[in-house]
Amino acid sequence: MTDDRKGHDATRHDAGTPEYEQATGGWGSLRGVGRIVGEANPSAAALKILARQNKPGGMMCTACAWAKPAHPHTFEFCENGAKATLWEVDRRRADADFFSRNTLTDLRDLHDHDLERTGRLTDPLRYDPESDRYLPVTWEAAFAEIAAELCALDPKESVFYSSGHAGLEASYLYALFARAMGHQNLPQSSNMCHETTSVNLLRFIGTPVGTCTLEDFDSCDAIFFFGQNTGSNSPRFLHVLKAAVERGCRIVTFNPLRERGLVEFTDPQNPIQMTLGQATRISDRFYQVRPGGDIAVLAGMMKHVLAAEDAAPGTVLDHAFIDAETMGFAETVAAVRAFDWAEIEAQSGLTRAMIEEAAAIYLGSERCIGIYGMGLTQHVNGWLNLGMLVNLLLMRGHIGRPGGGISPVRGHSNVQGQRTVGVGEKAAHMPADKLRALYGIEPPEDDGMNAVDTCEGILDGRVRALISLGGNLVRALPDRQRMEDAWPRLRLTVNIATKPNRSHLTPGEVAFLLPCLGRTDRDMQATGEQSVSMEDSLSHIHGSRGPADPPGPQVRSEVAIVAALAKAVLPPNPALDWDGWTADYALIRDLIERTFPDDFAGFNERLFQPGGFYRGNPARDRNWATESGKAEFTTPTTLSALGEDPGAGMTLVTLRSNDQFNTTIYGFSDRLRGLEGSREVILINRDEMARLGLIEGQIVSLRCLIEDGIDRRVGGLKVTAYDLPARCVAGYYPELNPLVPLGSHERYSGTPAYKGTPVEIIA
Ligand SMILES: Nc1nc2c(c(=O)[nH]1)N[C@H]1C(S)=C(S)[C@@H](COP(=O)(O)OP(=O)(O)OC[C@H]3O[C@@H](n4cnc5c(=O)[nH]c(N)nc54)[C@H](O)[C@@H]3O)O[C@H]1N2
Ligand SMILES: Nc1nc2c(c(=O)[nH]1)N[C@H]1C(S)=C(S)[C@@H](COP(=O)(O)OP(=O)(O)OC[C@H]3O[C@@H](n4cnc5c(=O)[nH]c(N)nc54)[C@H](O)[C@@H]3O)O[C@H]1N2
Ligand SMILES: [Mo]
Repeated sequence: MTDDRKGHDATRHDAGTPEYEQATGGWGSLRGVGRIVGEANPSAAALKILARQNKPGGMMCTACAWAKPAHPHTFEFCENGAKATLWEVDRRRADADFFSRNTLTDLRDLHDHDLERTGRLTDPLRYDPESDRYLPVTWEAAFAEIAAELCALDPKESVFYSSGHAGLEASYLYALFARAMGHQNLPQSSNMCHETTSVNLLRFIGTPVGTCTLEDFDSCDAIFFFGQNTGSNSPRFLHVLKAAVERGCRIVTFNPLRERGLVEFTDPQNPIQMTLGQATRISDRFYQVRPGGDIAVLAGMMKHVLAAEDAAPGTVLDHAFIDAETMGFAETVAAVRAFDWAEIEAQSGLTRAMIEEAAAIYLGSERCIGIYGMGLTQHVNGWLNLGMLVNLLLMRGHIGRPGGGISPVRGHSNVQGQRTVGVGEKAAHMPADKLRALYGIEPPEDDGMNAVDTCEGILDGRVRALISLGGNLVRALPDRQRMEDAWPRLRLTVNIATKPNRSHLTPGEVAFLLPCLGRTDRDMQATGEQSVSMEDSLSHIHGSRGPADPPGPQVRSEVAIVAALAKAVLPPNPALDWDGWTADYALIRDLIERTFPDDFAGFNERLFQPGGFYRGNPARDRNWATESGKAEFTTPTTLSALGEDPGAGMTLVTLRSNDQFNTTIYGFSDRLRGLEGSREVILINRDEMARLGLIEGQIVSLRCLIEDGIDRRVGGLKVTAYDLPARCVAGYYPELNPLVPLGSHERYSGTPAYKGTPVEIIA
């Protein structure tokens, strides 16, 4: 039996399994951009947009939420940001003519990649069940009919989803519209993503978002990196990490996969690195933790810190900080001491020596940052993943210290900002007193539905109408088969979108597909050209202007669509000036400022401040807006983040490739993992293949082991040897979503446990 524990040396790799041989970045990323330019067929003008991307006064990338620096690079975009832009400025059109030629039954045969590649939506469309086609409709008729449908329902039967694409202006109006109508069913993509953060960081340190800013990365000594794939999902962050490493900061990474970007990076903007083929090693230590094993890792690290304190009392922990600023330390310490190393090793899949080595780096560092992504949030015990990371940082006072803090890496470009301006199912997301004072609206008191509640409501008939401002819910949600079957039972579906996707092919009884401008498009309204705004992962707000010609004369902005719908639905109210707001978005920004004065003071004046303007963070200043008024230690109750031990089965992790943005599949090259050609694969290590009697290339099925009367399986998956820990398999999202049960989600926030489904492999 070989030792299946993987770690220490970032350059070690299982021979005989695919690997990308070059560093992330470099020529490979330039070729990646080149390929998508070829595929997307953009105009020359479109290419000019890239040069203004993520620069002050320019267009803020539609892909990830990574920070936009005040002093950008010549090209402040990455391979995947370029793909997102070029995908949006596509010259192809999915216009009324296209839809008249294709029934939805025909379109369902298209692969998701080919469906979106049909091009930009250009005409408002209404589904005609008779001919099974979307047919053109006027905007006015669409708004009138949607309003009649919504008004015929109890407001609480309607759900307004949004997916983190729309700017702050449209998002604020959407959140206001829902509450004025009488519901706060405002699920958002973060319900499938960083809701674990929004809910649990708030409980632990009194802020729903990260505490770091870019400056912290200039002075940190160590970064502990958990479950975030920077090379694919936020590549511009690699520049920041590279600079930190070059100044001597040490990066310690925990991830079941040796994600290439966290191993080595060649800066495509550095002529010397490019010419000489040099690369910067990113992770000093890389540990291939088992999925769900991070609580055990962090418990082990904390044990080592406590042992060091025992050996030299008063010198290791930050006692002054713990005494003055925190709660619950003694109970947490007692629980951590009670865990034994054998169990920590078993759960983490790492040796005690590896965990102590990581803890020694922590002990040797004055300023530490904890970074994380979906590897921590998308687990049943995601709360404890975060709690333990916060615990580790609090032990030596790393939160609220320059160069230290906790930094979740957010997903969609404006997912964090939408929540800041009231998009969210909780009453607390929008201040009721402000709604009363500004608009005379009495908002509902009870919380609305998040994404999982919405699914349950669609299944049991409580939800009758679903409006989607962007996104592709039927593909993104768990339990896809059940959800796709339930979707057509909805009375009303309205999709406001840039490009066609699967969710548009499961219409409700009455269904509309409405084309909107994307962020790359120029937005002309009655008072002239408009800007929109967004908030990045580090809580900085940026204005954005799209320079591209809109894809067609009928296409309207998200602000215009939301405002027109609201106007059609709500009774007249002189305080709700939907037309005036559509004409001039600065008026909306004034209202955002009046609703959230602490975050948005001077919003319009600061809109184009280079680097964005910071909206502040109380925990950063050691103001703990928690129940106790202190930072809370979290007492661990288990060492596993998994809801269910897979027993004799395997834990399934669902991944994004380097060639997709969520459900948008740009292509079939997962270059940074050395995987090409197919997404219908399961990744598994060679020893496990031998143990299970599987051979490379064999076609198998996966079956979910959660027994609740529903059979969940996906077949046609090619066995692919890959460098992974034992007892886990990995595959792609969204293909494997039918395997993830709706009921399997993070305990406090409802974030689906997409990284921890117990499965068996059926040969
Ligand atoms: N190009 C591109 N960029 C994107 C996206 C995209 O699809 N494509 N999506 C955007 C969105 S909405 C989001 S939320 C972010 C997502 O970005 P990430 O947070 O990076 O999410 P994932 O790609 O799902 O990958 C999570 C990582 O966690 C690891 N992992 C899985 N399970 C565990 C575990 O139990 N423990 C640990 N320590 N690690 C684990 C996986 O190997 C993987 O490297 O990216 C955003 N940016
Ligand atoms: N198994 C598994 N499932 C997952 C995940 C996982 O890791 N594993 N990750 C989850 C996560 S983190 C997330 S965030 C969700 C993502 O879920 P969603 O946010 O719902 O999905 P997207 O794929 O981002 O939505 C893409 C669609 O948005 C539309 N769109 C693009 N740009 C715009 C725009 O500017 N305006 C408007 N109105 N529409 C636009 C286009 O029509 C496009 O087809 O998926 C979740 N699902
Ligand atoms: Mo996300």
